[in-house]
Amino acid sequence: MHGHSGPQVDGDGNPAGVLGSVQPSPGPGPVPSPARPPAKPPEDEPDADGYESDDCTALGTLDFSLLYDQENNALHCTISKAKGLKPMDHNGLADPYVKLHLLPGASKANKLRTKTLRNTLNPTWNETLTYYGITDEDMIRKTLRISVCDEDKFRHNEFIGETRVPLKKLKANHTKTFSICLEKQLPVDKTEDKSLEERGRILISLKYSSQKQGLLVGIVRCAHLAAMDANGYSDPYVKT
Ligand SMILES: [Ca+2]
Ligand SMILES: [Ca+2]
Repeated sequence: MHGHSGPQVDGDGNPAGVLGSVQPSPGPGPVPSPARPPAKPPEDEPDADGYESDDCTALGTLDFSLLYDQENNALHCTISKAKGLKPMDHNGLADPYVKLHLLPGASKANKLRTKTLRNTLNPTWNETLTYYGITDEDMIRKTLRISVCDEDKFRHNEFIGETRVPLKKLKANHTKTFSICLEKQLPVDKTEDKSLEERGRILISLKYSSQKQGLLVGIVRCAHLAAMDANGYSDPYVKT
């Protein structure tokens, strides 16, 4: 808003024109003001968004490292820190934590998370989360999804950004360090996710006996069952 101060510019901010000076106090009558486009606010962005509108700086960056310990069938995920996270709360901050998810797979044993750090956009976790029962085949087939979220007390936690690492990128017994730009949630079609998701294989035999008028079901064995327990294994049984 302009006050009545500037001698070169009238009350509406119009150029003073050829006269070179304008009455300092506007007269009492209605002043015809020509229609003009709404004044554009000056392009000063807040510091946090100052660099670029690119996803990388918009969502933040994440530093982590991964180590597949082949002998112990363990995948160690060390979540170091994030920087410049997108503000997710009214106070301009967030309460970030990191969630890990081994894909494909939907069981709880596939999910791990760090603790939540309060009111920060530059959290340092330095936490190592470990998946047990990881096989060489998992290392070829599976993808680690790492997402950063904002914990909220009175509503659902909010997703900030994620990255995905196909485990075949890792060399056994060799720590690989990543420093990545968080991305928006990659669209995961739930049905597609389900079809991709293999929960294991079962070998059965079926035989219809006309003599006994019965169906004989033989349960032979299972392989590559999805881990349903936190130790990376399951205690399976078969129901018919
Ligand atoms: Ca929030
Ligand atoms: Ca929050």
